[in-house]
Amino acid sequence: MRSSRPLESQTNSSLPFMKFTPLPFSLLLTILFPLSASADKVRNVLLIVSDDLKASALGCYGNSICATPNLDRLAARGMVFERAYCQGTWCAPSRASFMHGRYHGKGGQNMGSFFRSQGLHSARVGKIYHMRVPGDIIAGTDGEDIPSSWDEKFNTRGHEAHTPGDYACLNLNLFTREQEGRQSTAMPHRMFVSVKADGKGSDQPDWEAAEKTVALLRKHREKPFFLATGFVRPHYPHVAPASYFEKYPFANLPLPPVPEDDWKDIPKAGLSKSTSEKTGIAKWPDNQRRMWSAYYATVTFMDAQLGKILDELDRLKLTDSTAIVFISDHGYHLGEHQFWQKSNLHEEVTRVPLIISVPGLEPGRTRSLAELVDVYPTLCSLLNLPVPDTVQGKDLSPVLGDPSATVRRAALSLQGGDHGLRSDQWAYLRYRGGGEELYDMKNDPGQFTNLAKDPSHQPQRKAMAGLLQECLRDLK
Ligand SMILES: [Ca+2]
Repeated sequence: MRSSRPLESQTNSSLPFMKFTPLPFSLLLTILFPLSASADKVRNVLLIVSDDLKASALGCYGNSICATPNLDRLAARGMVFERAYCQGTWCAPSRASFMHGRYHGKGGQNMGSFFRSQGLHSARVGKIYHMRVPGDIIAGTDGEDIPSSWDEKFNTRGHEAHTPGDYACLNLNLFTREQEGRQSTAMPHRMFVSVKADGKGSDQPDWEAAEKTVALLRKHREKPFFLATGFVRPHYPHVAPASYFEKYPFANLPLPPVPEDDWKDIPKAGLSKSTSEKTGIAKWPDNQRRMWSAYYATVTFMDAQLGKILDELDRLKLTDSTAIVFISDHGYHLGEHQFWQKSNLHEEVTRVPLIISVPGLEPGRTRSLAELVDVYPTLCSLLNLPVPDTVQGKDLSPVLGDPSATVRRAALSLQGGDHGLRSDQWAYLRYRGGGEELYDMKNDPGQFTNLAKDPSHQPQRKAMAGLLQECLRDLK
């Protein structure tokens, strides 16, 4: 059915070794191409998208503090891509990009619309394309959704910063239970807001997302579906029931190490617009710890909602026929380099979780480079559908069958006219104004020593610059 699996369409006579083996053809194929055989079990797709979730916050990505038992459970039965990268560095461009399988997020048929046209029931719960958080969540509005992607869609709602409970605006060092004066939609300090919410969380948008997803699984269990569920946490405001904050007492949390002269070798264009100094949080080291506590609390709360969906998939016996993909739109800075938030090409922002669980496939972990634009063609492959010509990503199926396989030499991230390129060992960032950064990710994973101007690293810089040119040429 798919042209990219040529062996399946060949006749026995075109395989000369066949006559020397007593194995039935189908069994031989199973041995040679375990993915092909297993992927035939995939009838449905569940795509789960978290918001502003950095890979390094997760237990299954090596974090020893933050509890994510349900993601760890998914990771244990799927393929964990340890080095997956977003194409856009904030919500809107990243989401448009992976939904179209195109770097700039425009053109061609998006994933929802394509799967719909191929007979899958396509449904959205919550934030898949860009929605303003908190604005669209409080209003229950569509944001930049593309309605033609879906047979049905549901927006999740919540009170966000106005949720009853212990509110804090940490860069201003404000703590209150009052509603008055809380930083909310479009206000300048909303990024540093947390609420230790009263209650168990049933008023939260991600709780609603899990409930609605469970309902849709029950409703559509009999027919093929593409169900995309978007959680909004750990995006700010960091709202979760107080009990989730209690798991992470702030005083115990380490702050990321930042060398004295960290910025000396970062070009101006590479510095975040949101720094510890500018935002005011530099004055409050304990509040920086509280930011980590709040971020972890919302990650663990989001994870608990994911758990309800995984339980229901198992209960309905849909796990046997459903490919599950978990991603985030991009990562996040929480004081690394004294940077906060997103829209930056450094590793904490560009590296994202990517877990793909396929019924019948061996679980594993891979260091193969992957991009979020690869999700779309990979799902086409798992569903035995052709990949639309407009899709620019690569099919990761070879890696799902063999974690040592690779499909790309580098992973590309874009931000305006600036670019980040990640290879096996190097991270190369290049800015419109001409500034460059080059990091040896094996020996300097924190990206503290920019080698772009180091005479002994010019061969590596030139090689990465050349590879970037190649990648950008292929985009056109
Ligand atoms: Ca986001």
